[in-house]
Amino acid sequence: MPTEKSIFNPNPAISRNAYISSFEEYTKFYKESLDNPAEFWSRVAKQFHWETPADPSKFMQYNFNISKGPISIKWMEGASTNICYNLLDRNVRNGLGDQIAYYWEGNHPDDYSRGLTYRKLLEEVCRFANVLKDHGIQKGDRVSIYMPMILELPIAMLACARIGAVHSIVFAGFSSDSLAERMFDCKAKLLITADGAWRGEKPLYLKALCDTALEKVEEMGHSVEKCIVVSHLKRVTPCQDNHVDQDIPWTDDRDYWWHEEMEDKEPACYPEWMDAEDPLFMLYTSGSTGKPKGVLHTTAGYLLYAATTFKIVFDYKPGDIYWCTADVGWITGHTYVVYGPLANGATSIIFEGTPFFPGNDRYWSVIDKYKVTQFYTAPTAIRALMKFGEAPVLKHNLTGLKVLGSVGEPINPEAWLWYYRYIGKEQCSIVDTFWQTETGGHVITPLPGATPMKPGSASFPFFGVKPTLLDECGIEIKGEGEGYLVFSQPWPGMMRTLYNNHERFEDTYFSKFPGYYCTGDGARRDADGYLWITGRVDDMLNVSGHLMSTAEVESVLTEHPRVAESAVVSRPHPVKGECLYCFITPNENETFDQKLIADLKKMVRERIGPFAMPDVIQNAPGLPKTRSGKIMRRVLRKIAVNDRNVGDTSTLADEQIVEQLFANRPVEA
Ligand code: 6R9
Repeated sequence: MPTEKSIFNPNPAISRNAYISSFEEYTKFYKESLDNPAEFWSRVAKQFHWETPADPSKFMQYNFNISKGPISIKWMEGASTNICYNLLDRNVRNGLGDQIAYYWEGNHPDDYSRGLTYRKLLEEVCRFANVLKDHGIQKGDRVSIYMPMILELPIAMLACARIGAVHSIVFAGFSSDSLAERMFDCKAKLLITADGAWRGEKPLYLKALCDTALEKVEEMGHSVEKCIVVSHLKRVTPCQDNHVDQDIPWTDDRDYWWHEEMEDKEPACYPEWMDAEDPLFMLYTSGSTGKPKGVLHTTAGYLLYAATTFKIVFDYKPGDIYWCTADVGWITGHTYVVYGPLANGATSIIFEGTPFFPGNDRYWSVIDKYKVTQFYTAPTAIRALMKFGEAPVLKHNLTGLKVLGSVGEPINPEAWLWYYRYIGKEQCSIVDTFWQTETGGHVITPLPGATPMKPGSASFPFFGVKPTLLDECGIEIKGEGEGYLVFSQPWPGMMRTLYNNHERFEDTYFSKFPGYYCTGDGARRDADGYLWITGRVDDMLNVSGHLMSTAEVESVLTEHPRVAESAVVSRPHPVKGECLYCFITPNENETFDQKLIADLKKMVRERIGPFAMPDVIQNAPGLPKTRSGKIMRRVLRKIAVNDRNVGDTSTLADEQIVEQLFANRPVEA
């Protein structure tokens, strides 16, 4: 039996046909990508259409050193193209018109299933681009999208890209407050949503949430003029139809049904030629100081990088069927459900449901049904499914699988081995892909035909990526060791700025270590040169792959009138990876009771979203603070796991408080 210490060589059958078929080949290309980035990426660019070709001397321009001037990152400046044209028209012209771009698999296995060819997708995108134009949307306008996993979602995104509008997708699990905050920040002109979505047994009424959010934005002083709504709940399946009894709230002259708008639209729309560095989309990610950051990606570099990482990391070949389970509302869905696969003319699956409905074998049954060859999911899902053992897996034929991906958080070796053995039958390569909303695509990852795998290690950098480990003083750690994971030069797909806030971009990512992009993650390099991501070094949490900051949760908790102060830390969780453990100091003369706990949980759920629900809320008559007033979170993390080894507490203003907090731990914790 293999153990977590073993090294797993790629299956020779995979290596034989892979784009990158040995570690030597990887090393050779990697070296080339760093020695001559312009030449390396201009070879990649050749497969795409450029309305204005790139000037080779302007292929990559950047400044990573804040002391030398503003941070700037530019790829192919002056070239022009349209990403939607490259994803759709180009593929149709190359003979892929009749190939399926997406299969849609609904929440319920009896839902009608749908397939969309590249030709049909292009037509639908053009029609919706014409809808947007008729509603006054122009190049550079921001369009917010709050949608379930339905085919209209990529259609809406690509229609924006076609006319040069900047999409800003908000994951449909976010609360109306979070949606309002994001629409306000980007001053969205239009919102695209659906009446609702199916989640297991029950419908979620998204339009009602949108209405609350639209009112809030109005109160904040900005008006989102239009809202386009897909009628989804009623169309899916007869067996669930009778559950849809709620009327969809409606405001005339602001709200429009998608199908009515599409009716008379032309299935053709001339693409807007965009400069390589024109914005493509923005996507909010949590910041360690509370307010979410609008990460901005641009056109040409993102296209090159999404396309290349998808092709090489999943070793996608014509005829393969690829499935990424991530919601399009996260970066993984942007790059690896939409842009990367379509740039390669791939066939993929969009799945609305959950891994547990109607049974715990749903993922395996979908893999079997479509004969999936590449499957990409998150460690939290793997851990949740492992609990049901092998029986649900054995009901299905998974032998078509070739590459298994993991993303979102470190994968523990136990989950890795289960994935490898029971899903991959020891025949598949596992790609543990480390990356971020900010990086646009995979930056540290094994390649399926080339990299000997170590369970739990994201292994080696992708082409063009130059990782460095730094100690606290900014000194490079060469060879074995652990430190801050930073990058010393740009790759095409990295973010360019934070929307409307370049200063925060420079502060957050480039000020700690001048000359480097700072990921905010720690990493260790072992004796063989493998990189192991050790997790966030800032006050961020990763709950089931959802990144959030302790500050944003604390700010919700302290809004409660009975709460004086709060501190949130992360605690390891067997399935979610991490969970929230909250310390609450009630106001003078207030008591801490079950009602307060229930109120606080409800607030977090409503304000941020269900995925941010705290697991534990503990009474804290005081918090462990240093004399300068900084909360010592490492002490709270120890209390959360009931580990008395708290280390040095001599700098605390009141050392007694630590003992008191241990005594106050709730029984269920
Ligand atoms: C793609 C995505 C980014 C943060 C990142 C890191 C964690 C993601 C990981 C991983 C270890 C992996 N992370 N993949 N940690 N191994 N393979 O998840 O983007 O939502 O922005 O989160 O997720 O901490 O900094 P995003």
